[in-house]
Amino acid sequence: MDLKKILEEAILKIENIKTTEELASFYQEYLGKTGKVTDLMKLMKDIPNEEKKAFGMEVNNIKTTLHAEVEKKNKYFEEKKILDKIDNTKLVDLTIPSSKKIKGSLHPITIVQNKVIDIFLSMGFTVEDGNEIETEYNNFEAVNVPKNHPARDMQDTFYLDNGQVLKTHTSAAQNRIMKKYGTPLKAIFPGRCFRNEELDASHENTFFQIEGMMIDKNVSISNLIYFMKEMLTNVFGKEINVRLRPGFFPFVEPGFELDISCPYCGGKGCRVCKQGGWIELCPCGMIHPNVLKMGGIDPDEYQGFAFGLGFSRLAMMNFDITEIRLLNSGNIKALSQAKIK
Ligand code: FA5
Repeated sequence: MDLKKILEEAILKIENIKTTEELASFYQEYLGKTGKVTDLMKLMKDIPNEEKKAFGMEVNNIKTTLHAEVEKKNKYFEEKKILDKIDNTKLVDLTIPSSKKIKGSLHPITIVQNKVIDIFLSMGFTVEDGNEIETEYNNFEAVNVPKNHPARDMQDTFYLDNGQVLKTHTSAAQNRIMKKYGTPLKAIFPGRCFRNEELDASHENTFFQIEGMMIDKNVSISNLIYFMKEMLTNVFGKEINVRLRPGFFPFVEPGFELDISCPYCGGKGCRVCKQGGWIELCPCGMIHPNVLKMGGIDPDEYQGFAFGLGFSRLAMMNFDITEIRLLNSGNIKALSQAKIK
């Protein structure tokens, strides 16, 4: 009997085993109670005495070798099972930095508008709405700009087929608000304005203004200066001085251009204020008696101030934006760089 051959065949078989089931049946075939190795042991009694020892040793060798091989294969299957499991699992590497979530934010115009609104609310003003599409009367005639008045050239706009216009300034709401509330009156009305403009870094065809109006007995230019100074100091978060220069607008008399001390250099002179120390910010004045009359208010009894703050430009100053067209661009990359001061 060729025991060596039996061992070689068994090892070859074990090497080709691919599953644990095959390994289990191999075990039964060779090492089980009725397996081939056990059968060899049973042959012992028929072996001549002088060969018994060598035969026994050889069969034992087969037995221990096959046990060791089965054990090795078993271990291989166990490790393979674990490795397959790892391969099929999506590994989570907790050390990888998480992807950055992009947070939305309010538009710079909205941020500044909310700021200005809060300040005026705290000073007892109400906030009113204006229309974007207005009658020609409200936009022009009611603020003392009759047909063919040269001031209309300064505010060319988009005329609709029905004769209405896209409002050129927030002053267009003055007449409606005076008629609605009468006196005394303290209101601001922010809104979008439209003009047929030559576009450049500081002129848009669509921009924002905030109009303010205070009407009562004994209202004077001092009240105007007080409220503007208070609002601007709060917007910029530092003491802002204002000065008035004469300016012409048909709906105010006297009319002014309000300048502010440069919030960047404190009035010393810099690139932003073109070394002058002052920045032109907001036209304003005492409401013209004709405008009060058209609003149903007696100018002999009441006076008022009005201002028209261009807050697209205020937002630009607040956020260091040097190109007005960015504001309407929807360019999130550029707008999100606007840092609130
Ligand atoms: C007026 O619109 C007047 N209604 C303001 C006013 C109200 C004066 C009450 C007196 C009393 P003006 O055309 O200057 O004025 O515009 C006011 C502000 O709006 C300007 O100072 C500027 O900041 C802004 N503005 C005007 N045109 C544009 C434009 N095309 N693009 C961006 N901002 C503009």
